[in-house]
Amino acid sequence: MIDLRSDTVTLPTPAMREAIARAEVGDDVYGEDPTVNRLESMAAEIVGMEAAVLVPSGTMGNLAAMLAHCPRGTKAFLGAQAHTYVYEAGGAAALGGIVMTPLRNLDNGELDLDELRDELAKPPDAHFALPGLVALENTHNLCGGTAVELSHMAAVAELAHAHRLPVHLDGARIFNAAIALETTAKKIAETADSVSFCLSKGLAAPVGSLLCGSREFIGRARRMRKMLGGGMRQAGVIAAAGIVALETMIDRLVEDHLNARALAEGLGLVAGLNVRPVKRRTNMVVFEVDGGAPAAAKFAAAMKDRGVLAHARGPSSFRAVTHHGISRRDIDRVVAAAAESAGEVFGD
Ligand code: TLP
Repeated sequence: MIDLRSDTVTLPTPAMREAIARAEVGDDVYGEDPTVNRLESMAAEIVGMEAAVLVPSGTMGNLAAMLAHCPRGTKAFLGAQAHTYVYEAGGAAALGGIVMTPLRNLDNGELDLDELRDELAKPPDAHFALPGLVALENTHNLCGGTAVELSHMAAVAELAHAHRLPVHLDGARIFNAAIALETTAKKIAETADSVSFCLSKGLAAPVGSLLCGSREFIGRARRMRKMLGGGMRQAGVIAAAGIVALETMIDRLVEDHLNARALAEGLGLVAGLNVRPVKRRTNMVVFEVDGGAPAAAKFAAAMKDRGVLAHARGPSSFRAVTHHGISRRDIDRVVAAAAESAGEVFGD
């Protein structure tokens, strides 16, 4: 199978398995796991923040951040297409009493700044929940995996900070963003007060995300992690793979971006498929199949028969994600399979 559903399907590399086997461990809830401590220092350094905490998932990283930033009953402004809003089971509302307040996302992943400005201009009238946080996402998953411009992040941060609000960045794929923006993760994180990023996506580690911020913030986030049941013990076995991921898997993401570009170009030539244009493409290709849900279901089945899996995003929309383990030859195979499948669905 050529599995393009997500970069989360990546498997740990032999070097990661080796590092897991050899990891020096201790009880991390006591702060005594040397491998976790090392990974957390590396993570903080990479994004230019004071401290970091290892969490099991990106979802827990974002949730712990929201809980640490927002008192109950305060508003978190975030994109209507944000992963945290759409795909994290409403955790911030359910567990934190946080009023998730969606703002329009533009196609390029940016927030509608006018909406944000209007929301922030509301008087502190007793009718309104008080604002607590502004959250951004980069790269932006539901907006086609596009990298969001630094200028936009800076504009959001300026507005938020003018109202004394912190900014959290869901940087699950921050290294993909850095490549697409020709910058560094540090530069991207500069405008945020906290950032979470994942080891278990394009970087191919089996588990784990890092939440980073000031020492004081991470202290509070650690308490939230514990509350959420994410205080892990000999977590060095996870961290060991994470260290290998940070040391060896970031630079190769360029290959995934080149493959995604080739895939977008190839699929764009197939009659019946419409590839969503993306300004700063990273490792994702979103495309629509003509003819609505029935045609799309037939197309997906025909692709599966040819050994290709994509993620169904909507009734007729798919996402294909390139990652470690997908080669340029695989991309050629996928494009050939798509042409055959479309031919089968729409008739040659
Ligand atoms: N995204 C997954 C699915 O949940 C959709 C994927 O396949 O892309 N932030 C962003 C931007 C994400 O894309 C994801 C995972 C997360 C956070 C959550 O990370 P995990 O899966 O580690 O909880």
